Amino acid sequence: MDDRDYVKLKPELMGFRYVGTVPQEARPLLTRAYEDLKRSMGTRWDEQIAEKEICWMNVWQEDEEGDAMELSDKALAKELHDWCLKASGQFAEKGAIMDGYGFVVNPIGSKQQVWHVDYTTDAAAIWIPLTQFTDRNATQFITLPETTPEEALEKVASNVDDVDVDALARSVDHFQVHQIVAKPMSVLYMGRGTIHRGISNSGDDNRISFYISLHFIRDYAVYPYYADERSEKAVVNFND
Ligand SMILES: O=C(O)CCC(=O)C(=O)O
Ligand SMILES: [Fe+2]
Repeated sequence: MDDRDYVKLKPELMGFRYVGTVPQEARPLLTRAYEDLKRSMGTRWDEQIAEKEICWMNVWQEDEEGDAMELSDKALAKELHDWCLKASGQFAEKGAIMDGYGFVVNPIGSKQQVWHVDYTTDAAAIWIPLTQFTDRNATQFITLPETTPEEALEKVASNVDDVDVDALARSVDHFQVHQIVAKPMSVLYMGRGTIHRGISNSGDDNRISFYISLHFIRDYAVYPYYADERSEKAVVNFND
């Protein structure tokens, strides 16, 4: 990809797609990583759930300043890293650069998020439910018609942290809001620039998902808008 232009939003890339399931032999890797993390966090895990906020528990971040909590089992950590690299190649669009992975928890009784795009217009992600994704806990996302005016897309790009969907609705004849109900170990790919939000978990279980975050731009010097650390507040820092 040519980095001279930042990645403009493209309706055809947006949305979550079901792209397969985690092979049987790789499944214990994800569940063991989850158990390792939860054990290491101890009471902080329960405290975090009690906050009733969607929370990112990053295991690895490319950006060394990012908040990450390493797994205590180093062999497991290495195996997981290798698997995530492989899964990125297999399930994401060509050219995706893995920049992080870990868990996103949507606790029972959480608050709904605002519509947003993660970080920048070229953020994509692989989501792997560890607990059932249901209509009461799964991420909602928007797909836009291909005829969406450039101007409307640029307005979204200019403030990815808080997308004004009412303005968006005024600029197109229609758009769709979706969710994917999926079994644990399904692989869901969130295409670049997908407008989405976590919903209030009105189900009976804390929803646990594994994620691998991805991007495509190598040089953010070309990015015209301020890209901040939107979910920083909701990320647990192991060293706190
Ligand atoms: O947990 C979810 O369903 C979505 C979370 C999310 O999109 C976020 O925190 O950026
Ligand atoms: Fe998000």
